[in-house]
Amino acid sequence: MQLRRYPGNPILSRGDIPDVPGRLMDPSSVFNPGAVKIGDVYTLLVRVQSRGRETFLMVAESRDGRVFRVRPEIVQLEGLDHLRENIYHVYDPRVTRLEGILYIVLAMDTDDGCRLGLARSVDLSRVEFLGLMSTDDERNGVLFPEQVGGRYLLLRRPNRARPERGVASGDRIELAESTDLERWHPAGDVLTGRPHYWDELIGSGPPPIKTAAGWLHIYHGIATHFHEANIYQAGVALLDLNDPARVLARSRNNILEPREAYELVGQVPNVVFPSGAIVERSDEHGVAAPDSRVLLYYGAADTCIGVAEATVGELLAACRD
Ligand code: M1P
Repeated sequence: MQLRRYPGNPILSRGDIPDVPGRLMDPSSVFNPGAVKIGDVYTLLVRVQSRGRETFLMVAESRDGRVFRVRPEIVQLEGLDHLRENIYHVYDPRVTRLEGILYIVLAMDTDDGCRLGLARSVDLSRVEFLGLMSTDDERNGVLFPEQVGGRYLLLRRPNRARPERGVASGDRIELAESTDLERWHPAGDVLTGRPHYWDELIGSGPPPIKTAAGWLHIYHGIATHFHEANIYQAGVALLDLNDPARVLARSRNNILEPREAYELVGQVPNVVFPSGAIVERSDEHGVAAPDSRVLLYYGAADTCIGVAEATVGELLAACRD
């Protein structure tokens, strides 16, 4: 099974980013968005890179999930200036609605490597930075949309793989738990990379999707091709509802790989990077309907944004392919 791409892809490219006088003009790229539905509005929190290689977060909105307009302003992280660390880039936001609030887990480049940061907002108009979630080098942090067993849960990817070329990466996704969203404790390994196959290195994608069968966890896998090239793809695993460190099933094949020109060519070629998902129908307990559509938003070649879709039932079947 391959996700079905929207024929109008890419849905956002650099030409869709309005100038913000004095701060951002004629940017290089827009990619790796967080996604959430706010009322009837499909909303993306997008990563924009300037020609000075600075990183900005901006908000894009849509009535149909496909045609987006970007607000002509840069999202300010209120309170970020209280941090002692030097922060160079804030990027790859994952947005989770949890207890009625939007929580955003951010990758933050510091002098000592990447850290996870947490912010919160009601509607992405104002965003409050809450603090760092990690003291280790980590990326691809994503919160579950509800407490499980009385604990908040976070998936995170320690950056312990140091390739000869390129940035630090990782081959395992871990679970962490917290009672207050401030102090996080290890709660088990979830997935490890599969050497020689499509997902040698891995990292979580959007927030896990609750289904009657378990949590659908869309993640990215990187085929390193003997260190010659990195090919970023998307895959899916099914995690136990009550014990998400337990993997019930995992797709053998990827569910989306770079095939279209905008995924194969760009600032970083051969990348599909899933980071946001919107489930169109869930019940009052947050359980996604099997025939509901899932819109998966992804960065393409670190240059633009695409959307692809499948039903919840198709994603469940892909876990068992
Ligand atoms: O260039 C592709 C991706 O590389 C990194 O991926 P990971 O988080 O798995 O290490 C990140 O820099 C990501 O932003 C980027 O899209």
